Amino acid sequence: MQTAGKKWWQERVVYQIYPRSFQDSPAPDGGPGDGIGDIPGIISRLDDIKALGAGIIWLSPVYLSPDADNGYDIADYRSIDPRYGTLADMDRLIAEAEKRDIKIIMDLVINHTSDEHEWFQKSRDRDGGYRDYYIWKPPKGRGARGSKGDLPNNWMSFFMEDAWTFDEKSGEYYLHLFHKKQPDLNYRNPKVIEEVKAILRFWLDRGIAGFRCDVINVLYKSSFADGRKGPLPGIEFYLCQEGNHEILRELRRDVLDKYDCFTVGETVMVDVEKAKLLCDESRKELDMLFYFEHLQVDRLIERYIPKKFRPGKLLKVLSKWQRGLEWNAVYLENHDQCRIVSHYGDGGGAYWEASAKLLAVLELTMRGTPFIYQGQEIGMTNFDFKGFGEVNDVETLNWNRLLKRFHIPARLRWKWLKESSRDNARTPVQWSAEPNAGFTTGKPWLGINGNYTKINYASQRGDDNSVLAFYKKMIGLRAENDVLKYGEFRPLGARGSVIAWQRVLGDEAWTVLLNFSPRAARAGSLLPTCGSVVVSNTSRTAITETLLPYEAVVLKSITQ
Ligand code: TEU
Repeated sequence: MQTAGKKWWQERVVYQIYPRSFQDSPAPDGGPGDGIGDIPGIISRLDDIKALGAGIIWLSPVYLSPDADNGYDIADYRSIDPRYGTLADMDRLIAEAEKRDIKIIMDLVINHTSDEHEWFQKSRDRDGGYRDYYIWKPPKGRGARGSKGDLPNNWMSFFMEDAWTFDEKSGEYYLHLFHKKQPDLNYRNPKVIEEVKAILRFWLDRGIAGFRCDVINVLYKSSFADGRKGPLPGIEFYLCQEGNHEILRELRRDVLDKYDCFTVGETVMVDVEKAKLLCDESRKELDMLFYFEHLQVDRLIERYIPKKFRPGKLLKVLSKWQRGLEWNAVYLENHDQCRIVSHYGDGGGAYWEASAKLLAVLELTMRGTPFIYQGQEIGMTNFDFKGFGEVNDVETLNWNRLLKRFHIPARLRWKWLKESSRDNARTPVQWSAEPNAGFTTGKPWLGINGNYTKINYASQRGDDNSVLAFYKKMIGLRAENDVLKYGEFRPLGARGSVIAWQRVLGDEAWTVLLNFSPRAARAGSLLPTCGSVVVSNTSRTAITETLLPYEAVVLKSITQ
């Protein structure tokens, strides 16, 4: 069932900011910046975000963090990391955004904290009152410390390492489904849930309009037995457990429902059935969620090992989710994914611009709340890094080690990882053709793509034909046409490189046709019999049977 909602978070478009790569501000004494984006930098860009047409900002973590996983390891949920600014800066950001009618949601990372969080430090002491905030298990004693025989069970982390690390001080292992500096909280302990509620209130009371909830479907561990053999042994004991659903309902009932806010959950390994249990409106858990399947239609294993891209497969996956969920979180990029124009478009080729615009059409004609990732609106491409020396991301480096263990040759490892590394999305935003792309006056924390002199915000801002102008147009069109927001999604099918769907509301039907190919292609039976062109990434005013390379066109017709 697709319900028509008209809630503010369904009407608006979200813009995701990955703060460290967004905009660095000069040092307080006017000297060079520290090369890391910050909150004052974000404030200086609010007018640009407004001009794009976004009405919500999702801010990736800005909390105090030792940075083992770029801020997704939080050492204090109530303070801002000094690199990003102060709590006063955060309050100013909220106020300045509000002046422009922009709401802000924050990242809520509650599956784990940093090992440097006070709770974890106290938890290492068996009698410190915090022991059961985390998951501690004794060694099995069959082998040396850290060896398989000594670990409490056979679980693996999402970062492809053992999920247990031994703590000398307390003589036991702790569980971490991610990095060893990200110990998992123990959600069987009601005190932990109360702590989370207090954190939610803290930010909601400051004017935050909701949360993007990190890995929100693995909170509750129902058993600590050995898991079935497979890529992630143990996942059957922590993926979407009933205890997890209960926690989400409790947070909603006791806190979130008392504010005008929304949540978008980031979920791992969900299918439509599991997703519905997390975000169907009647369940009162999440308002919408992110899944990964549509970004992996050309991936054999996880995001890393590639296979051929088939547009028809993409449409199939998109249709399944579009029709399966009441409301979707629609996204093509985030800080964990490669750049979409380098993925499903022609990032490094002659059709960079056409394909970036085609992808804008794809995203903004889907049903759901669109999330645009910083730089996507100017068609930023994958990092042009030359070797592992330039890689910062812990996940990429771990996968490299893993693939090496499986004797995958270095050349192939680099080929795969360079296309899929999370760092592709994390290079600084290319604001201008000035040194360091106008991102910083210091030394940027991660390399800047050499193509910044060609692809940058300043040059696109004044150009009516730019990718940026096209995004603005698409966002405006969505704002003005309920059919794009709430219309029913009907797939029309695929024909080679061309895919098509319709959005239907009342007597209006909008048909979307996309050609995912550097060659012209015939739309054939996918062409509607009538309709006027409302969107085109070429200068087309009437439809013909042949679509140009990476052409995107939207036709509007009135049904009788
Ligand atoms: O990512 C969750 C997650 O499941 C990742 O493993 C993700 O699937 C992977 O990076 C894609 O390759 C979230 C955050 O978005 C990510 O940045 C964090 O590293 C992770 O949680 C741990 O907090």
